[in-house]
Amino acid sequence: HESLARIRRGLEAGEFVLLYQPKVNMRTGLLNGLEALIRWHHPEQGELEPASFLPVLEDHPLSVALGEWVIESALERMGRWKRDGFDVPVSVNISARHLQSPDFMARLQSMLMAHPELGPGSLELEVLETSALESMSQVSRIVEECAGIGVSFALDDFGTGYSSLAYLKRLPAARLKVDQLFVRNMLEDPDDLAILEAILGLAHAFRREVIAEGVESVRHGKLLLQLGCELGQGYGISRPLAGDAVPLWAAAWS
Ligand code: G
Ligand code: G
Ligand code: MN
Ligand code: NA
Repeated sequence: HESLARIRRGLEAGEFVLLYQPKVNMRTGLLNGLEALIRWHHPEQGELEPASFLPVLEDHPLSVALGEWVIESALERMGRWKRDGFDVPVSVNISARHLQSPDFMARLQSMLMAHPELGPGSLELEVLETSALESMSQVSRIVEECAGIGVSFALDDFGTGYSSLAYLKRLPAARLKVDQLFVRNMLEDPDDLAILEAILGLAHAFRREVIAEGVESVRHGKLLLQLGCELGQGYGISRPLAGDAVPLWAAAWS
């Protein structure tokens, strides 16, 4: 694992980049949005995945600085795309620590105000279901405040926490991202398929938009459509792409 000091230097030296993975409506074929995923272009170690540096940041203030870099980079990229006539919402992953930092709302608002070209609904925040559960009342207040400034939420890795009717009622998050664990094995494992069906039933009962992660093949997509899940993300649709490659991918896809 990399040290905190090395991560801080990497941030200052511009060694981090965002890749963007498409989310599509599998019924209509329309591009629904993009998820920003961080990578570290480490000069000595090559491209590092988040698992090799995000855990080091956990509960450290530097995770807020990195989180702000992610949001600002995604907004800047959206602004460039929009000037080129490519206007698609982007979701960024946000840590529980960052979400609950004292001046989160004010700082988010000022980042958005630096991009008046982007309309409301351009930015979505993905928060892990498990971390939302740990601080339910604070997170649900932030989710409501964000709705007021046009920023929506998704519960990430949904199904890995203690999904219950009671807490979904309290957490007005717009959409649910079904964890890829249940999606990836749905074709082979009847238990995972049963869990997936139950999650989709829960989402629909609460009239929540639901998106499946880990759509690794056309067969996954077809079965998901049969189960009433239209939105998907996964290697079977596209791997995460460099920002410059996204508009070309979208043109070829549609
Ligand atoms: O892209 P990849 O599969 O390597 O991502 C692994 C994990 O890292 C995922 O759970 C993802 O949510 C998380 N992750 C990716 N990018 C970011 C980011 O910019 N911020 C945070 N907090 N997590 C991220
Ligand atoms: O934030 P989240 O935990 O959803 O992170 C998504 C991660 O899953 C990304 O790092 C991305 O690289 C990875 N991923 C996206 N699609 C697929 C897929 O179809 N299969 C697998 N195994 N991983 C995927
Ligand atoms: Mn995510
Ligand atoms: Na996820």
